[in-house]
Parts: sequence; C-alpha cells; structure tokens
Amino acid sequence: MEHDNIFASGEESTLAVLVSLITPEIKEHEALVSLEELERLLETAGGKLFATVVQQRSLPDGKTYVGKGKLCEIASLCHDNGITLVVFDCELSPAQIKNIEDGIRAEFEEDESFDVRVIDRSMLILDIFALHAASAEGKLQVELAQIKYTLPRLMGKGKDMSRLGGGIGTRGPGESKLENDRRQLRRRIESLERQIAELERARKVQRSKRDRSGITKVAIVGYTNAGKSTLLNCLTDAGILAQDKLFATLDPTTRLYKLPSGREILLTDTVGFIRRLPHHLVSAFKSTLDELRYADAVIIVIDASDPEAEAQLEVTEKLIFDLGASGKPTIYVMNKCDICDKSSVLTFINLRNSHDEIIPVSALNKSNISALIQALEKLALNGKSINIFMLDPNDCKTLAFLYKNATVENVEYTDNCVAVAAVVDEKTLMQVRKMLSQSKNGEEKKQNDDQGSSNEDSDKGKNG
Ligand SMILES: Nc1nc2c(ncn2[C@@H]2O[C@H](COP(=O)(O)OP(=O)(O)OP(=O)(O)O)[C@@H](O)[C@H]2O)c(=O)[nH]1
Ligand SMILES: [Mg+2]
Repeated sequence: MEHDNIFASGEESTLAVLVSLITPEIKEHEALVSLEELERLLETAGGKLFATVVQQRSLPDGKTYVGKGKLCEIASLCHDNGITLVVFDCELSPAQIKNIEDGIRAEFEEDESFDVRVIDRSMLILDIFALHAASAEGKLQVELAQIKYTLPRLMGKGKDMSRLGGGIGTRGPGESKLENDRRQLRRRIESLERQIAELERARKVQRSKRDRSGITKVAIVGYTNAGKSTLLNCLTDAGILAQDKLFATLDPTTRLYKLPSGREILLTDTVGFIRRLPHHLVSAFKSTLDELRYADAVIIVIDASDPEAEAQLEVTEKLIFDLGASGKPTIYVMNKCDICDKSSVLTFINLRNSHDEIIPVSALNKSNISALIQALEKLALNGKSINIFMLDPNDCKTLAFLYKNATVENVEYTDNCVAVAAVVDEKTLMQVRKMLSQSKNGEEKKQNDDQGSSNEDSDKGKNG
C-alpha cells in the first residue's frame, strides 16, 4: 500500500483549527490536556495549529457536536484565514462529520472555492499510523483499521471521495483502494483479514519456538513517546528508530538480552498507547499486541518528566487490562529522570503500592540502568529461586533429580560434600528438601546403626 504524503515534497504544513468541548463529563483540565495532545498528534501528522476553539456545554450537540454559534465561529475562522482542516478532539459519527462540513460550508455558500475537511481524533491517529507503518504486517493492519473506520464516514459523499489520499486524515488506502463500491470494499476487507491471519500464523510459530526455549519474555509497554524504544536500544543496541514523535514505533522488535548472570531474557518493544485509542486500531493490531498478552512479564515505561505521567500510567494500565494482559509481574520504569524534578518522582513512588518495583532511570543517559538490570535478573528467574544444595558425595539420586527438574548452574566438589547451585521452582524446591532430609535421616540412621554395631562389637570384645 502506498502512502501519499503531501508534506514529503516540502510543501508547507497544513494549518488546522482544533475543536474541543468542556462538559460535566469532560472536565476542563482533561479537555485541555487532551487538546495539547491533539496538537502534538497534528504536528506528527505534518500539520500545524492555527487556533483552538473550546466550548463549554452541558452536552455535546447530537448533530454538530458544538452549538450552532460555535460552528459559525469556526466557519468564519476558516474562511477568513484560508484554513482547510478542522480536527475535533472526540470521536464523531459519520452523520456528525457530514452535518459539520455542510454547516461550515453553508455559512459561505456564495464562495464556491470554500471547502473545509472535518476529521476527528481517531482519524488523525489512524493517519499517523498510516504514515509510520513500515512492515507489511503494519501496513495491512493500518489499512484494515482505516477502511473499517473511514469507510462509513466517506460513503455516499460523492465528490468528497476524490479527497482520499490527499492530506491529513485521508492518508493510507488511496483512492483506487477505496472505490465507492461496497462489494469491492468488503472483498478488500476479507483479503486484508486473510493476509493478516496468515502473518499471524507465522507470528504464532515464532512465538511457540520462543516458548519452547523457556526463556522469560518481557514486553516493554507504555504511553507513546515515553522512551520504550530508547530503553530497548540502551539495553541491547537494537538500533530502533527513537524519535520525539508520537507513534514512532508500530512494529514490535524482539531482542535477546544476556544478563550479567548469564541468564537470558527476550525483550520486546511495542506500539505505544494513548488516550482514546480508536478501537478499530486496537483490534486490527491484535496480532502485534498479542506480544504483550503472551509475555511472561512487563516493563511499563513512564515519562516521569511529563506532568501527566500519573494519568498516562492509568491509560496504559487500563489498556493492558482491556487486552487481557494484566496481572503479570511488572517493573515500572520512571524514565527521563535526567530532565525531571526528583521530588515528583518520589511523590509518584509513594503513591504506588509498596510491593511494586519502581525504578527511576534515564534511558537516554543510561543512568541507573544497573538497578533495572537487577530487577530483570529477578524476572528472569520467573518465579523460581536460586538455591545452593549441599549434597552427600554419594547422593547421586538427588543430583540426578536436580539435573532433570532444575537448571543446574554450578557444581563444586569438596572433600565431604557437593555444593550444587540450581534455579528451582517452588514445587521442585520442596521435593529436593524432602529428598535431602530423607537422605540425611537415612545417613544418620546408618551412622547410628554403624555406631550401634561397633558398640556391640566392643561390648562383645569386652565381654569376650
Ligand atoms: N531527556 C530524555 N529523553 C529521552 C529519554 N528516553 C527517551 N527520550 C526521548 O524521548 C523521545 C521518545 O523516545 P522513544 O524511545 O522513541 O519513545 P517510545 O516510547 O518508543 O515512543 P513511540 O514508539 O512513539 O510510542 C525521543 O526523543 C527520545 O530521545 C530519557 O531518558 N531522557
Ligand atoms: Mg518507540
């Protein structure tokens, strides 16, 4: 799939008006933070903010989201300044998009050249995904999400179909792919789903190979731009593109990481999360996001320098839960500590459960990475523990049992014992302890018997 990018040719950024509502449901702070994020999304898509329009209402207008007066204000703002793009910070229904576009145009009916494109937050996010998709799988997933999301919003809009592929919110499947023919589109969706399923099978085979290796799989997750890729690069020289952009990473990258103990883990960098992630995108990226579902543990990367860190963590944890991947052992990495206030990190740490593993680091400067590595060593044990068992040199049975049921890391022979260092799970540990106590009892009994018989002998001798 080819992506049209009107900015690649060096054209100037598209100026846009961003629109948001404050309602009893959406509090002012939340609306403004989300709007700031929308501006970053717009910039990532290659656009530029011209103005923001915020309205306070008790409810969104069913037909046009904002009220009639605000729509006139937006129309004038666009008409007087040559603005052609309006982005609403919400999810609009296809009918709402049509009503808003018609309403804006109707204000300046006499001006035939006046044309404004209206998109919503989800379309902007889909647009960025279309722009950043690199692998075949990523491209197919984006196209599927985009067709499913954009299609009902573009059907039956006549001349608007010609806008496809022309700019922000319309990138991805080009005009030829989105024909105004439902049957053909249904076939396209089927074909995309088939191709994705095929790639999913390949991913499954890869995953089961990794499962068989028994190596602990750790997924690196977190809000977009938190520093996930930088962290994986810092640990493994993975060479992933890390950028001050939203959704720089779409394709998961897995690297084998050898810990100082010699134990190995698999680290996977994943696609970032954001508030109000379009659900078509989440379902289209299911096979990619499965990397998280099948991981043994997770590292949640938090941008500690962002005043919204706590809220971003909430979004991340909610998405992990929605994806059915919660409850795994978790390391919380407070990243970007080089540019943040120490006290805010401490406040954050105090807010969390005391049993959470929270590690402040700077992935960029590689500071405090040793603490993270220590925590990874614990994860690599995967609920198992490392123990040193002192075996009788003749106790071949326990030694064989350890070789069979545990990972023997070291064996040292001394004159009267064998010290075996082994990684064991709880069940094996109990079994080995039982075997050792049995063999010790047996040994003691044997010694007592020996002692008894020698006493008898001496008695005999005495008597004799
Ligand atoms: N100051 C500072 N910047 C960092 C640190 N870690 C990452 N960054 C910067 O933050 C930006 C985002 O980093 P990425 O590693 O791409 O973030 P990500 O979480 O992979 O982002 P997406 O893939 O887009 O979701 C880049 O500009 C990094 O250089 C850090 O410890 N300190
Ligand atoms: Mg990344």
